[in-house]
Amino acid sequence: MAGRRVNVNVGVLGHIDSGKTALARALSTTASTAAFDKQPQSRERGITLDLGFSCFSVPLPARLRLAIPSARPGAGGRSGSQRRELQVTLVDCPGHASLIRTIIGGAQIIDLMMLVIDVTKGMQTQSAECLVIGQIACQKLIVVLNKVDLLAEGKRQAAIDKMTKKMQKTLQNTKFQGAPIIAVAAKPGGPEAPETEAPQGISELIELLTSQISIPTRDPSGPFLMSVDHCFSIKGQGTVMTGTILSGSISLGDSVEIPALKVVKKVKSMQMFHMPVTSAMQGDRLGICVTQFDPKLLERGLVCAPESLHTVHAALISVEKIPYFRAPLQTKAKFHITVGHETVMGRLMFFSPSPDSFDHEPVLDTFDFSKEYLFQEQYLCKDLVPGAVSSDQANENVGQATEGQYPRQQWALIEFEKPVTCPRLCLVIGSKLDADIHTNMCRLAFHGILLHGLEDKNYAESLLPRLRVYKLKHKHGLVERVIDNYSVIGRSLFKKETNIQQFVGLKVQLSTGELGIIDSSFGQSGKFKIHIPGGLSPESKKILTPSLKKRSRASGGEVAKQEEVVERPETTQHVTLNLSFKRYVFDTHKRMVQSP
Ligand SMILES: Nc1nc2c(ncn2[C@@H]2O[C@H](COP(=O)(O)OP(=O)(O)OP(=O)(O)O)[C@@H](O)[C@H]2O)c(=O)[nH]1
Ligand SMILES: [Mg+2]
Repeated sequence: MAGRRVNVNVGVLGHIDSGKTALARALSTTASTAAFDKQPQSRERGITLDLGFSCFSVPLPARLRLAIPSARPGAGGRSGSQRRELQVTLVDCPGHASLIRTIIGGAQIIDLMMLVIDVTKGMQTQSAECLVIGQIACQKLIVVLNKVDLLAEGKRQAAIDKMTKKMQKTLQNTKFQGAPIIAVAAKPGGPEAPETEAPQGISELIELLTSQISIPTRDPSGPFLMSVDHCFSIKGQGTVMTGTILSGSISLGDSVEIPALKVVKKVKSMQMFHMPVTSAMQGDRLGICVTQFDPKLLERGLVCAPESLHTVHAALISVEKIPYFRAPLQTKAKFHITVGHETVMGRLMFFSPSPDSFDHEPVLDTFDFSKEYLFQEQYLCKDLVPGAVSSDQANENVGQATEGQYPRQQWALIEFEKPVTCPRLCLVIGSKLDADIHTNMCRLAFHGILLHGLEDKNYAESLLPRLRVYKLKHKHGLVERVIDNYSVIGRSLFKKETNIQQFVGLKVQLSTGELGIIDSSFGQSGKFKIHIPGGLSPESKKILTPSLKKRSRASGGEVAKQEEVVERPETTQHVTLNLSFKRYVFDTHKRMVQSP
């Protein structure tokens, strides 16, 4: 046993054919069972179809020794005096646009991302998408400019410098500003070159990686959750599932659940780096052996502590739009939703805080059901003007932000087409994967955190009425005439066919300042009687009092002639009526609520 090892996962991401697999191969000394396009289909097509895992080890850098828990019972070590190693597991992601779900899955288990760029091409569509995913899921980045052997020898350095500058500029607008950029040739000469042709710049890259890697705080508490990337049987032993522990810890003899299959199994034996262990924790790469389980049933997926994951039919998430996504995020739109390690279709409804709470501090780990939220036709953001209101709502402004004001946090309700199993507070990524992959567009639309999962299949009746999302409705009308000091007739607020009875008792504001209460309908044409409890002011009465008027009327485009109009009461000035109320989206009684 060569001392204790610490594992970190390093993702290899980038556009198709940038040389990710070649780079992983060059970096690795120990290839795992799933590495280097081992699948026959993958070999045939010459592209990576699934996550590949391989690894190499370096002596544990001194600066990292302190960061590691010294006593890890059962984790394969004898005593602290032995030489320690840093095991770098490379997660080689596919580059093909159609495999973005796999890429997102890969990005969620990595501690550092290597973005591989073909130096002769620079940033390409999927390099940009990988950079977006990296910003959501990763803390650290290294840019690897590959294929430098293809640059003309005399101008090589100048071309590398130029591309380095370009990349620095690209990173400037990201959280990876100032990230290191290194040039290599993972497979000089390309596919036809003999295997003896040594890669260039790899030892410098290993040095850079070692200096950049930090070990995230590993936490053994919390429910056990492991992302399984490979499952196979060993004769006479059982079925082995290998993967990365995402949270919690596990010991020999513990029970684990395969939630996708609703199966619980006992851990018969465990291995880390081919060595038997009795326990393992967050961040470790582990192989778990169980018995009587057909490996064909699980290729990839999650394994967890029994009943620790939830299967949800809908979810409340915090949302943040990805600025590179060009289209607005509309309520009712369908997106591909990656939740944890699954991707399903989901329909969205966006909502924001009430306008008076727009600048409240974002709350990242809970959803507050006691608060009220404002429905939005679409996610509010500076780069997009809120959509035009549809015609039947012409005088009812729904949602929207007050000019120039945007909330610090927004949310969405997602209703999934089929239920998904996921951990609490897991990452959610929304994308439009049906968009044409040949257009140069970012398909990733938004990301967020799953704050509350709705587990009841009948959530629409049982849980949604608790969600107080309201639409703010405004209706405008006119005062037609005065009946007496305490009552007027209003018009143009309702359609002829509206049942005015349901509005009786609601308050309306007159543009002259008085407050009125809708009293009853009046006649058949949508008019209604308004009671003014405080009485009309003398000024209002004056405005509303009919007067005899002369009007001029033009006839047939000829010279206008003065004509006496029949005596008819007419207000000289309009007095408008404003009716505002809230309607809660999930209120089964469709009540209209006014603030006191
Ligand atoms: N000339 C040259 N060719 C390279 C280099 N690295 C990779 N290649 C070639 O580029 C092609 C793609 O390499 P891969 O490693 O399969 O690329 P990839 O990024 O893993 O591709 P996908 O996984 O399908 O996205 C292969 O033909 C490699 O031989 C390099 O440093 N120089
Ligand atoms: Mg590849």
